[in-house]
Amino acid sequence: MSRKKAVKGKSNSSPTACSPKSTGKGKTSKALSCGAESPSNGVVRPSRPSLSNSSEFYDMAFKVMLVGDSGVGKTCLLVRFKDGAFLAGSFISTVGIDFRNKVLNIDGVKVKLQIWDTAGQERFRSVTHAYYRDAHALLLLYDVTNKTSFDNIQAWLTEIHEYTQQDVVLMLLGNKADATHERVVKREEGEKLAKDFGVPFMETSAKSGLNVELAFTAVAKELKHRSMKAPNEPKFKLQDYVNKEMKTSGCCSS
Ligand SMILES: Nc1nc2c(ncn2[C@@H]2O[C@H](COP(=O)(O)OP(=O)(O)OP(=O)(O)O)[C@@H](O)[C@H]2O)c(=O)[nH]1
Ligand SMILES: [Mg+2]
Repeated sequence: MSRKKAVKGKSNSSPTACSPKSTGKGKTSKALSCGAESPSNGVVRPSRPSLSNSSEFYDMAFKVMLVGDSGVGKTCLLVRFKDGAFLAGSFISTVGIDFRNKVLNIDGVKVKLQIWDTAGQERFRSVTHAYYRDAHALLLLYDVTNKTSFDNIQAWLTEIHEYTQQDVVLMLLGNKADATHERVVKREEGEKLAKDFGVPFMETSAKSGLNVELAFTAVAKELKHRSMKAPNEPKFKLQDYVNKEMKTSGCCSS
């Protein structure tokens, strides 16, 4: 299979250089507007033969957004996934929007995720809105130690349904599952909310690494499956996969 070279590294390149195309709400453009060539269903059309087996090359690319209240751990989750590290210490709130790329090997297929880290602060909401429409997947986070962030999930879901494409892959994450003493939202409450809204759910910890890899892998699997699925092939069940693979808090890191 021919491969496309991934845009690598942290986005000191301006996000505006890779801004979404102005297709408007509900339009079906699936293309990443930087680093990928006119994919019609998320699959990047190869432009030249494979040069190596390096992780810099990929077969398909998707845009994933991290959303949720300020302080829930979006940036930390991304840093944990991309670099395997935890940003402890003082909290530096994201300004505007930023992205990082990571190529995953999903069942022998190189899937590039371009992961957009949004600012949770209200004053940046209009920036976030502009990016929703090109998103293939969203990870919606709340903080298990912050009840308000959990209570705001319904409002986030309303906003998501308003601005994203209909078939966007969505997953709810209860982050900071390591913080057992400060926890105010039970796992069962997260599960119930997710069930009520028909959204896959799991708890994560950017600090311990719990389920972080799994969250992104599950989304990549779902997106890849949708792109490559033969007509009579059974649907990939995201929640079933997550239930099988996930670890519960207090257990271990991924
Ligand atoms: N205990 C614990 N703390 C976490 C975890 N994830 C993030 N934090 C802490 O929570 C604070 C906020 O984390 P960020 O990742 O910056 O939050 P954010 O959602 O990106 O916030 P905005 O950029 O303002 O939207 C930081 O002090 C982190 O150290 C986690 O899994 N466990
Ligand atoms: Mg942030």
